[in-house]
Amino acid sequence: MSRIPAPQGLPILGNTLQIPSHAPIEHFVQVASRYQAEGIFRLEVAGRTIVLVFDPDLVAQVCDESRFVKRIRPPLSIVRDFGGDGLFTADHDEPVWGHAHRILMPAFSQRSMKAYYPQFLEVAEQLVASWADRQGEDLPVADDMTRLTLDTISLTGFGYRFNSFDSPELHPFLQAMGGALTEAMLRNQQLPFVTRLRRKQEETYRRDIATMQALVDDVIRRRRAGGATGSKDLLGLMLEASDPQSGARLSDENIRNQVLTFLIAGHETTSGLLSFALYNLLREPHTLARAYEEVDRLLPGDEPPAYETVMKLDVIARILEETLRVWSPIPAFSVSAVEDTTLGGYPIPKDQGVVVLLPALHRSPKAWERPGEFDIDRWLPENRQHHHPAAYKPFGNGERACIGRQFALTEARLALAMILRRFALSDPDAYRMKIKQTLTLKPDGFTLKVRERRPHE
Ligand code: MNH
Repeated sequence: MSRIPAPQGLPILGNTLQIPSHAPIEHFVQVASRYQAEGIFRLEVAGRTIVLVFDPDLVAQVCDESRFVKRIRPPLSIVRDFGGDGLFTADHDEPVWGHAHRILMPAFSQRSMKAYYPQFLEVAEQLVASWADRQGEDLPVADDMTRLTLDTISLTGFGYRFNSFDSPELHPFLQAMGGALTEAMLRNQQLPFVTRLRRKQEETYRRDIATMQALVDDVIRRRRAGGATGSKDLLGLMLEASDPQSGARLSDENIRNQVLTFLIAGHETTSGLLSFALYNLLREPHTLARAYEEVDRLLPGDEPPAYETVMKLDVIARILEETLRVWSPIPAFSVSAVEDTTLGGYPIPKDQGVVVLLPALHRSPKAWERPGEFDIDRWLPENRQHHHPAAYKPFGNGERACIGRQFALTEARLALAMILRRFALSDPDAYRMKIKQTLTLKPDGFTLKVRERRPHE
C-alpha cells in the first residue's frame, strides 16, 4: 500500500496535523486535486492508513459488493456510541441489520410516501406560513430547513411533534446532536490517548448522547402509553412486525437505537440538501425562472398540491439531483476489502478501509462535462444514459445504500415547490459559500429574504 500516492507526513503522526479538524473534507478534496491522474491517494491519520478514491472506474470497483462491504470503522465506530446497532451503524455481519432492514423496507416504498404525504404537507405548510410572517427578514436557511425535516421525520415516523416552527430556538435535541456529530468527527482524527485526555469533551459528549436518548425514550413511552396499535409508521412496524425471513422481532434496545438513528439520519441530510438547493437557485437565475414556470404551470392557485402533482414536478426533481451532485450532504462513505485485492494496480489488504470521496467523484472531469457548472439538463432522460455508472453516489451503494432516499426526495420536492410557488427569493447580502461540517455538510450562516409573489389571503 505504501506505493499509493500520499502527501508527505511526519513519523507516527503521519498526515494527522495537516488536516484542519473542523473541515476535513475540504482538505481531502484539495489533496485529491493533486492526484487527479491517479484518482486514488492515501493518508496516514491517527495511526490508521486511509485509502481515498474518486476516479469513477476505481469507484465502480469499490462498489462491487463481492469485493468490498460496509464495515463499522472510524468515524462510524464512533457514531456507534449513539447509533448503536441501528441500521446506519450496524455491521454487515450483524444479523440485526437484516432483521431491521427487512422489517422497515415496506415503510420506505413509494406507496408509503403517499401515505405520509398529508404529514409532509402539514409541516411544509408550517414552513411557508412562518416565512410569510417574516417577509423581508434575514431567514436562517439551514435552521429552518432543519425545523422542516426534523418535524417531518418525527411526525411521519413516530407520530411525535417537535413543533419546531413555534420556537425561535432550535430544540435541545439538535444542540446535542450537533455536539455529538462534531465530537465524532474530531475523535476520528485524534490518537486514542488524546481522546482519553480530553475529559471535559468526554463529559459533554456523554451528556449530549444522554440528552438524545432521553428524547428517544420519551417518543417510545408516548407511543406505548397511547396504546395505538396497528400503526404502520416506522415505530409501529418496529414494535409489532417481525422479520419475514427469520421471524425475529427487534429488541427494545435495538428499537431505541433505530429511533435515534432515524431522528438523525432522517433529517440532517435532507436539511442540507434543501439548503444547498436554495443556494444554487439564488446563484442560477435561469434555473430559478424555470422552476417558477413549472410550479406556476402545475400548481396554480392556493390549493394544497396533490401528491400526484408533486410527483410530476420535473424541473424541481432535477434541481435536487444536480444539487446532490455538486453538494452532497454526506460527502463520503467507506467500505472494506473482503479479501486481499488490488485497486488501480495497488495492493489492498483484506479489511483495509477505502473511502469514496464524493465531492471529487461528483466533479471528476473523467465522468462529467463542465463539472463545475450547475446544469439540471444533465438529468434529462436522453443525457442521463451517457453518465458513467459509478460517477454519482450521493445515497451510497448497494445493500447499504440509503433506505430513506424516496422519503428525502419526496419531502424535498414538496418543500421546494411550496416555497417557490409562494415566494420570490433574494439574497441581498450575496452569501458566499462557507461549509460547516459536522460529519455532514451544510452552508454556514446562509440567509435569504422572501417576499410574496402574488396576493395571498
Ligand atoms: Mn440516508 C444511509 C445519504 C436521507 C436514513 N444515507 C445513507 C448513506 C448515504 C445516505 C450516503 C450510506 C452511508 C454509508 O454507506 O455508510 N440520506 C442520504 C442523503 C439524504 C438521506 C444524501 C438526503 C438527501 N436517509 C435519509 C432519510 C432517511 C435516511 C430521509 C430516513 C428517513 N440513510 C438512512 C439510513 C441509512 C442511510 C437508515 C443506513 C441504511 C443501511 O445501512 O441499512
